[in-house]
Amino acid sequence: MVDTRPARERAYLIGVRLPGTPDRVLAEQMRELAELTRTAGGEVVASEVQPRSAPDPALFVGRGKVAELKRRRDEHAFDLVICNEDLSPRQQRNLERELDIRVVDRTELILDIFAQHAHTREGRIQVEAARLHHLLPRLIGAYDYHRQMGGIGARGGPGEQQIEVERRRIRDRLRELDRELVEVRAQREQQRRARRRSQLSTVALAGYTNAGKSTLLNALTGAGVRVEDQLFATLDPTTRRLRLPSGRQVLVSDTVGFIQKLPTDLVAAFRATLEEVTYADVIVHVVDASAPAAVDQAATVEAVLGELGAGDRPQVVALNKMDRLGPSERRRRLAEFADRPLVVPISARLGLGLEELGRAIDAAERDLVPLRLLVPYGREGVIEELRQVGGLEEVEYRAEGTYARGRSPRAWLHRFAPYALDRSEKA
Ligand SMILES: Nc1nc2c(ncn2[C@@H]2O[C@H](COP(=O)(O)OP(=O)(O)OP(=O)(O)O)[C@@H](O)[C@H]2O)c(=O)[nH]1
Ligand SMILES: [Mg+2]
Repeated sequence: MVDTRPARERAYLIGVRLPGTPDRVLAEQMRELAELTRTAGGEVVASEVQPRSAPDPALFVGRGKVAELKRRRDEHAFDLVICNEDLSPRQQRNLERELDIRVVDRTELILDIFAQHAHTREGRIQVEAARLHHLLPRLIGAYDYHRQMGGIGARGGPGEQQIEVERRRIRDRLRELDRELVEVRAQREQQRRARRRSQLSTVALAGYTNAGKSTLLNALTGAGVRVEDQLFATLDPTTRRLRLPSGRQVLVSDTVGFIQKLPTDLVAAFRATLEEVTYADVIVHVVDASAPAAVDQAATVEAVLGELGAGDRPQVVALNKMDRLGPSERRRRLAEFADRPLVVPISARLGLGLEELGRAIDAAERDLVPLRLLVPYGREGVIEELRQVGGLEEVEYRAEGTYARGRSPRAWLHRFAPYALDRSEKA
């Protein structure tokens, strides 16, 4: 078959600013949409945002904007329009008809990237199921199975008379895929049981897409996982053994990255893969500290972890890509994450901070909380106690008493509370 598609499709990005959405949030979403477009193999020719009180129910944007887009086509020569918000089947259909051009929304873009990046049987089954679920309600008029399965810019395929046939085929295929998904889940469950039998604790590297999870897995274990400056490079999680500084061995797994507005079709289909983090004994939340939106991205990840039922798991925050920040930016990031119990600045690429990260994983596995004490002279027994129940990392004799830095089991914290220094205060 001859591929007549241009090497890189030219995409025009549009978003709608609704009341209540801060500019900063929308700007970040549009930046991310451009990143998604590039990852999918497209080129961004323009990106713009239209303020509206609500999306137009028929067209998503206003009539005036549609007319303007038509005019701009000569100037920018774009092949498709990509919308930041999700379109209803009706909006998408109407827009395509009005503009006589392919229109894609955020969900479709992400589904397309997943389709390109799924390599294992499990990944492929999940992606196909998600795409078909998304496609089914859109199978009217110009839509058809072949066009959808051909990538973000594919056209052609059978005419409208075949739509009913296509629809039946898709439903049959979905039934088949559902059976295979049951198998996928059973296999995952079996692997989990095997891991439990191995008696090793499991550590999941979770985080926003492109945060550096695979780089970190490679740095910790030499796993040789593919690393890309792309979104959703990893769809098929890898697990490797790791020896912690305490000498204990654990199993570390890479996971699928998260993103804001993760398509629900995708979450449903990828349940088995995403749920892996739910069963981990410890979650290492990898944050790209060099991303301007690091704090918002971390909040997205924490929300998804909560939805998956893993919100209360012992967690270590690994502030990654610290090599890209200057000293003052590093301090600011650390301060922004000071309310998390275990935070370790690292550079997975340069292999920095990994020893400290290992200690934090050790602590999280035993649910130890870091703390700093100032103990008056005469009460040194408290420090000895901390050494025994948790761990002692630093002791310093100061004029006002003995300063100690260490870790305590959560259940013992009340014991040390009278001597605890405020955690955000600099030692
Ligand atoms: N400067 C710098 N770049 C890093 C660091 N860690 C990872 N990167 C880069 O960040 C990009 C993404 O890294 P990955 O390890 O693929 O990220 P990921 O979290 O596995 O991403 P997905 O699997 O796509 O969700 C790559 O270009 C890495 O080289 C780091 O510590 N410093
Ligand atoms: Mg990865």
